[in-house]
Amino acid sequence: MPVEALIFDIDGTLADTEEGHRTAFNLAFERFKLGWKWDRDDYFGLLRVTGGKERLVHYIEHLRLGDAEKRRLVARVPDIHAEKTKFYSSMAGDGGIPLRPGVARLIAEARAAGLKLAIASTTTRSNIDALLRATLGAAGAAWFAVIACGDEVEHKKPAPDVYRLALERLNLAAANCVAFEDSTNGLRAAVGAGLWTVVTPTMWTEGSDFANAGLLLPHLGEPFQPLPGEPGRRLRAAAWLTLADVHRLAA
Ligand code: XBP
Ligand code: MG
Repeated sequence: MPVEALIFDIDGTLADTEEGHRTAFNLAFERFKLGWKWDRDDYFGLLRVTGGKERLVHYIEHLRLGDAEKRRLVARVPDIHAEKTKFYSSMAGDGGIPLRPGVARLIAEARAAGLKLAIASTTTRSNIDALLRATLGAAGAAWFAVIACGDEVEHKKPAPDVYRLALERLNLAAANCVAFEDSTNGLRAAVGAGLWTVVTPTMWTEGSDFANAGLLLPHLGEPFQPLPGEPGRRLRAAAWLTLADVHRLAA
């Protein structure tokens, strides 16, 4: 079936954002004088929980505190997360978080070929708008026919809900779309929605179980940042993922 749309995850896929999220969480913890600090080792484990609010609740529930104190802290999660989102959105909006290699190039190829673009992400909408504006310009967000994200679905990744919502809004079958992800949770969500998926891990997710990926690459590549050993291993057209190779491999 022909590929008519590309559906991108945001965090880790469009851009390597999680260090920015981790910094924003820690800034919010300081603002609220919570005495918490998530270092990288902490965050590697916490990233197994998708959704910033859900991640905060998970963290609180594993603190050595009485139930009443945990309940009091859990009640503050929406405010803590809103503050974190303000910090992150301004960081992303200031251009502090660039797109990963090949993302802008493949988006331009897809637009030129008349394909639809969509986003299926766990993160908060304001984070997405800030990142797209800063990296693709004011018109950038409008290039995406569909943005499905955050709390629009009850069950976040690895549940397939956000991808099913994106497909519904695109009015396309999974067989006519390709998903781009960076994590096991994201891959399970995309495959669960029936999508052939390209996985480009980051340092936060590399080495995870990507057995169900349609294609696994370190990143999408650029003419000035070619993928080692390509073309000739997984790619045929060039040493970066072209739309021609997406069509060929997804078929
Ligand atoms: C990754 C996530 C998000 C971000 C933090 O989302 O799980 O929760 O870590 O963003 P993606 P929020 O599906 O884009 O990889 O704090 O807004 O949830
Ligand atoms: Mg991701």
